[in-house]
Amino acid sequence: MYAYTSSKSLFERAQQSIPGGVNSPVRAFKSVGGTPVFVAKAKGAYLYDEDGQKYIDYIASWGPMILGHAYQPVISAIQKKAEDSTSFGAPTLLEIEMAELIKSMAPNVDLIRMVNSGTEACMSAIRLARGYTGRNKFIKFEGCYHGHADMFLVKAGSGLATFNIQTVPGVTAGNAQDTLTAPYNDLAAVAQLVAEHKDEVAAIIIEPVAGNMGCILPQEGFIEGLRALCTREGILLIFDEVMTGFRMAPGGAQEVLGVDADLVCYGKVIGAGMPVGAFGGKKAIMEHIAPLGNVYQAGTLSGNPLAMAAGIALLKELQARPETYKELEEKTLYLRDGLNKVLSASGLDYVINQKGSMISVHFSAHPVTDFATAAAADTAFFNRFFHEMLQRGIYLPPSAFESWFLNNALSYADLDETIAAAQSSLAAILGK
Ligand code: HOZ
Repeated sequence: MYAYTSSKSLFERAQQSIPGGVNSPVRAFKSVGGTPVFVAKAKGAYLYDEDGQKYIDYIASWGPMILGHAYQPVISAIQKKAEDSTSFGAPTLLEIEMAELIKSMAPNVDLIRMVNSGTEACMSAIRLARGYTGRNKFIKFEGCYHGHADMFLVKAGSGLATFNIQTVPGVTAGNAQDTLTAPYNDLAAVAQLVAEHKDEVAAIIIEPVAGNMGCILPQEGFIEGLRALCTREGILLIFDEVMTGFRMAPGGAQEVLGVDADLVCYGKVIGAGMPVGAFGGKKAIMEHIAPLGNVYQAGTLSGNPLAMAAGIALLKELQARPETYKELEEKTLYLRDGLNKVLSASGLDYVINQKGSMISVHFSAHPVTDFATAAAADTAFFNRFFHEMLQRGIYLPPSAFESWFLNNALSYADLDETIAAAQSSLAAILGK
C-alpha cells in the first residue's frame, strides 16, 4: 500500500501559504479527491515522491519530457550555461540557434518570437492576428485550453472543465464578447459563426489534437475544412501546438495532419520543461510584431539562456534521432492494445483515444469526439480508477479532462506493469 504521509503534511503546510496548496489548480486533486503527490525528483520514466515512493509517470510535466526526466544532455546544457549567469535581458547566440532549429524542424515558420509560457504564446498570437487582420473576434473550440489569458477562459477545458467553472469572475463581458466558441469537430458550426460575423473574425485557434478534455482527435476533413474556410475568409488559422509541437513529429501536428497553419504556438517542450513558449509563422504576418511592426509584445525573460540551452539540447536530440517518434508511437500502441484487452474483459463501457504518444481513456459507451461527449463520460469512475492506479505506482493525470503523455524512457516492462495495474485496479473497483 502506498502511503502519502509526507505528501499529506506538505499539502497541509502548502495550504497555509499557497492558494489551495498548489500553483496550478488541476494539481490539487480536487476532482479526483485525496492528497496531491508531492514530487521530490524524477529520472527517466519515473517520479519519486517525498515519501520515497516510485511511480511510472504518464504526465511527463504535461508533455515536454519526451525523452524522459533529467535527460543527461539537457541537464549538462543547463549546468554549463548556468555558469555564465541565469539571465541577461539582452540578445544571445542561443536565441538565434533556437530559432534556426525550430525553423529547420517545423513547417511554415519564417520568424519566431520567444516568450515564457504557452499562455503568452497564444495570447500574443491572437493579438498579432487581430493587429494583422484589423478584426476583433476569434473562434476557439469548447474544451480547448489555450492558457489562462482572459479571452481564452470561455468554455475552456483542463482545470476549468475539471472543476466545472463556467464563468470566471474577473473576466469582463468586454473581454469575453469577442471570443466565439464552437464544438470541436463541428465544421458546420464554425462556418455558421463565420457567416454570422462576416469580416469580423481575425483567427481560429485550435489544439490540432486536443489534450485538455482528455485526448480528442480531429475527425477526417475537420482541420482541412478549417484551413479552407480560413483561406477563403481571410482568417488566420492558429495551431496551439503547446502539447503536440515536437511531440507528434519533428514538425508537430502540422506535419502529421498535413495542414499548414498561419501561426503556430509552442510551449514547454522547447525548453525541455523550463518555463518557455514561442509563437511563429510566415514572415508577412510575423513582421507586424514590434519592433518590425506596431503589434507590441515583449518580455524581460523571453529567450532566457537556461531555457534556450535546455530546449536546444532536447530538440537537437529529437532531430538527430527521428526514429524516436516511431518508438514512442509503438509504445503508445502497445499500451493502447493492452488497455483495450483488460478494459474489454471488464465489461465496462470505455473509449480509448490515441494519436502519436498522446492517449486517454474515457469511461463512455459512445465515441468521445468533443467536449460534450467527454463531459458525458463517467468521470466518477475515472477518479476511482485514477486512485487505484496511483496505489499501484502509476501516475496518471488527476483528471479525466487531461491527456496522458508517454515518454521514450518508458520500457516495455513499464508498459506491462501499467497494463497489469489497470487490470488489478479494475478488478478492485468492480469487486471481481
Ligand atoms: N492545465 C495544464 C495541463 N493541461 C495543467 C498544468 C499544470 O498543472 O502544471
